[in-house]
Amino acid sequence: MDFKRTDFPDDFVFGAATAAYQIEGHKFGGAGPTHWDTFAAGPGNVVRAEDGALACDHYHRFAEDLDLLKDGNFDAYRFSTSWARVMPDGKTINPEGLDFYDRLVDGILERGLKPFQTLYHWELPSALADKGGWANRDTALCFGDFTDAITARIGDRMAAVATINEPWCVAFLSHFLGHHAPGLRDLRATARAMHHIMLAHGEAMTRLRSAGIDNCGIVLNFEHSAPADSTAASRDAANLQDAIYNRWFIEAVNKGTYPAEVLAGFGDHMPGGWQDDMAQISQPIDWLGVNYYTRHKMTQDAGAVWPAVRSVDTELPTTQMGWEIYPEGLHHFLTRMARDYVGDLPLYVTENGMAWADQIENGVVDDPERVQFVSDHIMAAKKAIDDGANVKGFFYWSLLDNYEWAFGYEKRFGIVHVDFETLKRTPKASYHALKTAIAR
Ligand code: PNW
Repeated sequence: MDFKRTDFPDDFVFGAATAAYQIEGHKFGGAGPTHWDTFAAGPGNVVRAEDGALACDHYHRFAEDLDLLKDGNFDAYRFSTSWARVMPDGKTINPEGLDFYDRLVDGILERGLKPFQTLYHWELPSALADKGGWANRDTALCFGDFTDAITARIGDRMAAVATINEPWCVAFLSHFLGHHAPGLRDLRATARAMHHIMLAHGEAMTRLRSAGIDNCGIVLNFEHSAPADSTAASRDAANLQDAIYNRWFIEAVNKGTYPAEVLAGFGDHMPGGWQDDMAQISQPIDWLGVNYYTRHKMTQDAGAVWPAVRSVDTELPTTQMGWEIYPEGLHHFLTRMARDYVGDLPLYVTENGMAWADQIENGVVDDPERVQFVSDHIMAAKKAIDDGANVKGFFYWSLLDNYEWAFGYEKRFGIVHVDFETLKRTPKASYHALKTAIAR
């Protein structure tokens, strides 16, 4: 690594991140069915139709995983609490689910780690999906009840709480592009989900505040959008992509408005009276989570339906996901958030990492590409701090190789290798490199 701990402020937090459905093993502990189970079982949706039933069996092995964080010199752990585990039908509490998170949080605190909770990282209970999921306004209100239930049990022990992970993925990727559950390609459902997921954020904020919880925020994913060439058409395509992917969410939270060009595209598909929700959606947050992975170069997709944009192939090196490696994009978003939106509000890089086709040989995983990737991105965060952004932490995605959604177990993001036959954990070279760099 090209940085050391002392290059960062003393209170800067180094962590690693996971999400419930991707690691826990959903078949354990009385969790209810989710729209990801349905989606994974559908033809052609997920590589080998894999699901999160077993995943990394973190449900039983969490102590070992928390030891890896502690032994790796991490300060914090970002995890999510599964709605379908806590409320299998979306409404009724499963005491076993609450007990699990109680044990997990005890384990985090016993090891001196700071717990960073995410309330929603994508496993919507099937009972709610069957009633329209995020296209249905009621889902946002039910999410408030889930927030109350889990917060009553663990809320007072959190270092930080995020409401929603990556609303763009929840809404646009899942309802317009069809790549994630529920796998729709429907503009009307998209417009509704784009609003209702932000309403769910607002509703959760209201509930967290009335429970007296501070240090609450939201985790947004940002993708750098650049024009593919110097034509006006490509510039417009890049701007529209930026508005849909990046500005919709931060402007809702920070300004209480949505970008006009995206509203124009949604037209009368927006749910009636959405304007009345914007005050709740834009109530103050305490921190902003920035997830950043890649850049896309955009151009116009002539003849296609709105938004009629598409990305072109990159000449730069890519990861196992085919995502361009572009660390400058992280600096771009951290400084842009500070300058154009949140000012001095604390920013956390809540996810950044790379998938790579790692090989395990004689119990060793050598991943110099990942070491370089992490180093370059942490240096980009450091440069953003030097340029005035109030960046307070960096979480690597992910602690473990895990269920990579539509890609099943094929894509490996972990700094710890998982053998999905034996479930054995093996720290990779990148884990050891980070451990050395962030030692106190
Ligand atoms: C994020 N895209 O997902 C999620 O927060 C994680 O659960 C996930 O494992 C990680 O990044 C790696 O994919 C994304 O298509 C999924 O632009 C897809 C996209 C972006 C983020």
